[in-house]
Amino acid sequence: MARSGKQYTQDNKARRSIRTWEKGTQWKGISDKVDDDSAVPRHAVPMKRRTKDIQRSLPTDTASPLAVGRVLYGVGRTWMVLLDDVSAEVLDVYNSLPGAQVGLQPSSGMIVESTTARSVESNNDVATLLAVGDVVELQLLPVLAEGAMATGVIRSVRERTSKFARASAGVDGMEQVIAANADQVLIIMAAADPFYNKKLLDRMLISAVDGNVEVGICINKMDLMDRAFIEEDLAFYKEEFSARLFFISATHALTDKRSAKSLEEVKQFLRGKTTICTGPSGVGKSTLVNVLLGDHVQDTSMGSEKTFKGMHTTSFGRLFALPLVDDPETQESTWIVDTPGIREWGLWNVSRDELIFYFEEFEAFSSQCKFSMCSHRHEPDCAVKSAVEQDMVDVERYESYCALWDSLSE
Ligand SMILES: Nc1nc2c(ncn2[C@@H]2O[C@H](COP(=O)(O)OP(=O)(O)OP(=O)(O)O)[C@@H](O)[C@H]2O)c(=O)[nH]1
Ligand SMILES: [Mg+2]
Ligand SMILES: [Zn+2]
Repeated sequence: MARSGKQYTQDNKARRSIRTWEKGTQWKGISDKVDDDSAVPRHAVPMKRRTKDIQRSLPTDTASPLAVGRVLYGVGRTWMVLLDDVSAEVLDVYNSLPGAQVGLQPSSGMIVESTTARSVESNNDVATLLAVGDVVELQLLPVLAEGAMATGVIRSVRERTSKFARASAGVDGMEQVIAANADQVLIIMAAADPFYNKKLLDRMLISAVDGNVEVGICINKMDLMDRAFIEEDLAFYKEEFSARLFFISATHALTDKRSAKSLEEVKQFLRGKTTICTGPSGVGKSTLVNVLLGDHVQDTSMGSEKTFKGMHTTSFGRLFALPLVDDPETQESTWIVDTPGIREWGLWNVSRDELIFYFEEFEAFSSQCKFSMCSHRHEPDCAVKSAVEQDMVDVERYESYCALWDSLSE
């Protein structure tokens, strides 16, 4: 949707120059409080003294070859990085480090527990220096004891091909990247408990287009509601997204025939892509991830427990390789990111003037407004408002537009 909007914003934004992030600069990683008004615990993992000592003795020049990997998740200030193929040059450097001969040799598929260097080079907006899915260059540290985890120091973050980001609530001018380099986002909401929120959905749709990720919408917990009612209520999205709107019941996917079929459709959507699962807390994101992985990898919990504790079950985003065993060819290229529940979603980098481009269905009418610069809010003879009155534009979409217009600066 809203392709013209995407074009518009990207053409008008200057490319960012390389920036260096220095320790002490204010920034937010994905492991910081993802939902600002919730009590998500920060798991600060103290860096081991040994690693710190080695780090101090390392050369700080970035000219020496670095290993490359992908961020799986971050906890506190520690980042778990999945290594790509390790080049001969990197291995040479690694083997020349004191103690390197003792432990295991770095290889592709290894997970490296990493910290950030004092100064990290980044091509991206440094407000979120690192996010799940980021491709990083890192210096590998020797594993001194058998059985110990591989460790490394992140020196640079590669330019993101896509991002799914919001403006973090309460802090001016901060962009919070939920996940980087994904192909698509699956916005998950529930048919009940909690009932889906269309305004939040519309905001996320805009951010997806702006961040260069494709979108799918998944309504979970269909076992709790009448399907005809839900389909009618979501008629606009059904028309707009057709095959990319899914109605599922994650807890019944393995036992109920119809649920199994809808899960198959979701799998088809995921196949061969990297997908971010996002949505409010308690809608069943982690339940779906567990069903897809065929394993209990993510904790899930009852909505009432959540409200009582005021906490989310999932507290940090995490990237999983999804083994779609029925299709070995794409087995290695299907990835899914489980994320913590979202309560608020502020738009990042979208102005009032740009808003209309994300409401593509208004375009057929906006050219007939009396004023060429009509905001479709207060002006007389507004063709968009007339279209809403005549039921030609979804009234809730128009309300979403108005709420966003009011919330954005000129
Ligand atoms: N009835 C019903 N309940 C479901 C379904 N899917 C998930 N649930 C339940 O909903 C509750 C919340 O599920 P989670 O998977 O923890 O939700 P989440 O979206 O990961 O929540 P956060 O991690 O807090 O963001 C659990 O008790 C699940 O058993 C479903 O299809 N139908
Ligand atoms: Mg969860
Ligand atoms: Zn108008």
